[in-house]
Amino acid sequence: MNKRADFVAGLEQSAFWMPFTANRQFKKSPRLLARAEGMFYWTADGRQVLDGTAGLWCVNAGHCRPKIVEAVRRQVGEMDFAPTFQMGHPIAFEFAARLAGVAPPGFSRVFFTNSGSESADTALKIALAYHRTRGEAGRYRLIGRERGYHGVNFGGMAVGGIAANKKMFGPGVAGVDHIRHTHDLSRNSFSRGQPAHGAEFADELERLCALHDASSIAAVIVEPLAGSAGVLVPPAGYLERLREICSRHGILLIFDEVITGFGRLGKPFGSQRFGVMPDLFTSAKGLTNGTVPMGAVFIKDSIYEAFMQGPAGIELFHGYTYSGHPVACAAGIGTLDTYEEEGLLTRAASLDKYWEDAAHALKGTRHVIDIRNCGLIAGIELEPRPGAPGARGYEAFVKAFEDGVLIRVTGDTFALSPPLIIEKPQIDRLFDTVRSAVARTP
Ligand code: PXG
Repeated sequence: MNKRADFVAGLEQSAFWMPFTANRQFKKSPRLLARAEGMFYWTADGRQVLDGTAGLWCVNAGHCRPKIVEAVRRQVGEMDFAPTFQMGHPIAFEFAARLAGVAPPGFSRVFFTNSGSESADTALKIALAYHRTRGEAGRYRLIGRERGYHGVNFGGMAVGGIAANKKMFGPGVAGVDHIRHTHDLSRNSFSRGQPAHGAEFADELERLCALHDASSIAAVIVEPLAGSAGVLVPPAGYLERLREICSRHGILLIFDEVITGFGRLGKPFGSQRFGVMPDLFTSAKGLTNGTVPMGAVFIKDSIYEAFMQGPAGIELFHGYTYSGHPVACAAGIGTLDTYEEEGLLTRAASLDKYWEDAAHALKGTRHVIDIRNCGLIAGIELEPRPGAPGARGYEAFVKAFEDGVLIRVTGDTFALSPPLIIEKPQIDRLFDTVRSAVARTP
């Protein structure tokens, strides 16, 4: 056996417990990526694969971009690590300032984390502490949404709304409730961009305000566009209504922009695309183009100021050893340089129509019951095979991968979210491959 065959044979006993993966199934017939550049991966056996998922919604500038690679190389040789608790290093301040420069006006403060999950928990904790700092300690409830995904730590898991991610892990955080999701196939299937129906789903928040008393609610957290649970685009008017209800009741609105941040929807952030501003928002993934793990929470100036008026001493008892890690900051600065030089934070807007037409051309392909799109994201929902939900989606995903295209599948819904450098012929190839894979799947 050659070296690769040995490796694959050994995988069944591998020490690596893979995340969110059917380990036994995967290790029997692994899909291994070994190299990446621009729009492509190469598998361990040398096949080129078009990246239709930007890794996992991460590499918005494409893979192995020279400015980012160089910035990381330089920093790791110059100063590998330094603490940020009662100490500092210039590059963390520099990166925070650069981020404040691309954030919507009024969000000039940034708290660094190491992932989307940590960003969600950090945002929730800042919201709770903010109310307490202002003398409203009675605001302790956190409201999420069905089908929401805010990572896997206890806070994000609690406000998240994906049943499988919660059911094994006990009672979770007290004082959490959820509004319903916005998916409505009966009225909105095959909508282009924001669906016309469903703004009234936001009124569920009014119901929870009445039920729990609004003065007990600290924050509402939603993804502006829900990614993980199958690409749910917010209905027209929905986010506006959530904003209005939160403002009226003194509730903070948190947007989880882990996937919608950094150009995915044609504006730097999803809030700008939808014209609705939160009070705090999270990010990760595209923050460093996926190169080095990092997350960040963006905080409205007035919230930061409230903390700075408290008693002298540490204003927020929260932070991670790696908050503002120098190598991650270098990656982030290289990333912002690349985004800015290539206009990537708005490039999706110029491809939006082409992308939408290419996605919706799959209407009529067998099994396809819905197509959703916004910015450079598309969701393609298949009719589940009776008695075997997820099987059809998974089989079509494997076929597409064998045909040289990587997409993401959750249940029977594909999510497509390529690097923002994608060219039109690659968009055609992406959807043609998906169409053919689905059509050949029983
Ligand atoms: N919030 C949102 C909105 C996310 O999409 C997280 C938080 C958690 O980020 P970390 O960095 O802790 O994983 C995410 C992550 C998928 C998929 O299939 C999406 C994510 C992760 C894995 C798979 O769409 N998003």
